[in-house]
Amino acid sequence: MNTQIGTDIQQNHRLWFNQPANVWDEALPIGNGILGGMVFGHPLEERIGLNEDSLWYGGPRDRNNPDALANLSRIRQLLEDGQLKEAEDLSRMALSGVPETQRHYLPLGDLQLSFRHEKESVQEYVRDLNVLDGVAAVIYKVGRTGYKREIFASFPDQVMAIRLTADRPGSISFTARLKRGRNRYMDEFVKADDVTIVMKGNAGGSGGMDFSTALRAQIEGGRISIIGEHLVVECADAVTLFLTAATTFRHEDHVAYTVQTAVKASLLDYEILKERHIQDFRSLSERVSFHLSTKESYDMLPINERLARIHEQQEDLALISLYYQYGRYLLISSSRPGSLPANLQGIWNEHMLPPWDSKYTININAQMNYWLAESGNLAECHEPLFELIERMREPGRVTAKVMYDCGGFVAHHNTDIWADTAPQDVYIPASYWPMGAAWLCLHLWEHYEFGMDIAFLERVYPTIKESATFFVDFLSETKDGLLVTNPSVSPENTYILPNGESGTLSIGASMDNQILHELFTALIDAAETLGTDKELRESWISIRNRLPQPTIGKYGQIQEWIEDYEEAEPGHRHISHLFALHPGKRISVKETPEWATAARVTLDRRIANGGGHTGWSRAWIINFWARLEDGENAYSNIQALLAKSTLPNLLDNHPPFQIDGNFGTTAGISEMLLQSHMGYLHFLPALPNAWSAGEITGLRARGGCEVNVLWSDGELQTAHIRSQFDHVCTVRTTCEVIVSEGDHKVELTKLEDGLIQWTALSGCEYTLTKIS
Ligand code: FUC
Repeated sequence: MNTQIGTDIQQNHRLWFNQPANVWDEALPIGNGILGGMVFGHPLEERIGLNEDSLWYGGPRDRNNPDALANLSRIRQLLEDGQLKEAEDLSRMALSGVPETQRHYLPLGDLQLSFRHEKESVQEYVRDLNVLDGVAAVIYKVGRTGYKREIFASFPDQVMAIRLTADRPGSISFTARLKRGRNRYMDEFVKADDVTIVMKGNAGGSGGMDFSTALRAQIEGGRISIIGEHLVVECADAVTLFLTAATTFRHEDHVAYTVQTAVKASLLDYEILKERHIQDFRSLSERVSFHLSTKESYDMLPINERLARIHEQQEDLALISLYYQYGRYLLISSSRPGSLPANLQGIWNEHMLPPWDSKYTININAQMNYWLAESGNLAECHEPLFELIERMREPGRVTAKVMYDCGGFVAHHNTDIWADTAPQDVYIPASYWPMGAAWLCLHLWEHYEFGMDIAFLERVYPTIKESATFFVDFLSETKDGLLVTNPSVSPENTYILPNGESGTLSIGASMDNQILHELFTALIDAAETLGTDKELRESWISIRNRLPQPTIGKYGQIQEWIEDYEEAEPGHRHISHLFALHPGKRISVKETPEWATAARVTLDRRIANGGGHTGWSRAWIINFWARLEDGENAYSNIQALLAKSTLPNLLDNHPPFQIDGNFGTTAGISEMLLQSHMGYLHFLPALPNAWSAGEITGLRARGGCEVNVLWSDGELQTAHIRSQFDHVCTVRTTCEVIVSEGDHKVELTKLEDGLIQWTALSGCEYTLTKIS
């Protein structure tokens, strides 16, 4: 790598403020998948907002509506007869979960540190977050004394560490408390030993989790005591606080676990604890580096001021790469093997009754959280999602049987910590949509496509198959012999019938057909790869052939429903009928140009009517434009996302804060620079003019490859491809290239349409160079 670029990359990994956070949306997130913290950084009154990923209200329940099946055929008939209102009224009663809603995620509480600083004013204040190291810091001066706090959540040691230092001995005096909902939600305070306090509580609801949070202090110099609920530190030179938390979801004896884990961490020298954390964090964060060449650098500005510049339509290319790395940072911090998947707020939720329960909305949002995992070289961070999908099988089987008398497993548009699969809410535009598990299962196949791990495919094949099995039973036949979902919706848009009646419940919505096409394709390919279920494969192929095809409607758009209905909200945030463009693979500029043109019309219409008004919707739009190979539109939507849907701490704003826009945009940036979903590597498919020179290293592509791309003057200069397996590597190029491996020039086969091919061997690195 060019050393100039290398230095720039190292400098551009920090977001910083020159003031403490007043609200959650300005605080800086840290996390290890299980423990999350939001660092406010006030010099006198520090607040670290705390979360533990398994702290949810209530236990598991069977919410399947016992009256669903008895009314199902009537609902279907009403829909077929066009009696929409009657069908919807009956669905509200017969299909909704009983009770209506799944469980919600809860905050763990706050760590409050009250400092006894001299009265002089605070100066030289900086609060920052290093997204490569996963360490937040607060630095300031009071009088002549310089203070520093370092905060991180360690994955290897399962502890949050807060290190307080000062440049003059004996200067650190503060009290520490654990609080929850102004302490109305703390059940018991325990003094575990002379330096450790524990907050115990119960999450509530029947079967609700018990939990504990332990805080242990280790001082260097000075005195420590516990008075009431307070840990009191006086005149110390330095202090390390160790915070741990657990619930009965993972630890029956959670108090013993939290105290022992804090004690264990405190036996390590702080520098060693920090080094172990940084090494672990960097082993993931540094896999990808991303740099866009620019003459102007704005990293001397605090992040809120950089965002303000974007709001004024200014450019800040280094902010794009920082935002990209921040997306990867957030996934590393909220989704690690052994944790739950990242929910709507990652793990960082402040509210006792959070927006949309801070759970898993699986008609787009949870999936979007994981779009960056494979391409962004964080495949192991995808694992918590796989575990949740696998846990959904059992409840999903019951839902399939009780509601629809079908085999296989099914889930609707939400799930929670207990992998609940019964419908959520009494909300026709979303609730009665049986496609959630089917879409999620495509993540299992995608993980295989990137990593080519046969053992993983063997593990997940039964899950993919069981999801498809549900539809083998569930799909109904139309007069024309097509197989369709009934009832369902096109999340979450409303259509207008020619008689003026409007509704959302529908038969064979386009998104359903597109998801099913991908699901059956994945299943057929998986069965073939594993050499299994030969006879069933034939029947799956014939089901796939009978699914309705994407259709072009009267505006030249991809039709959202099986009929070319008028949309009640043409600017709706969901753009479900472009699933086949992204994350699906069926619509492409090269293979299906008419559909691609219709997809473009669909997007233009959505945007012209106010679409993209939520962060996640804008993020999906970025991915769509990338797949349409339109860099200018992709980039202008990134700018719009930064200007309109990004909070001061760079977290995505629905509004309110919802993390999917961060993850979705990060995935979209990868997609602009490298695509591999069409069976070949496509470098720089959607490069905007403003990104005329740059480099990205360590991206992953399907087929077990890692790829570096270097470009200038808007054109590829070199690419490096490291192969993990022997395979035929196919590349799409628009210029003349040579490919070499070490000193050897590689023999290329030229296919039509600018595709070149060679046999790549495992462990070899191939360099593709443009011939000028
Ligand atoms: C879907 C979206 C909303 C929101 C919610 C969590 O229902 O339509 O915009 O993102 O999920």
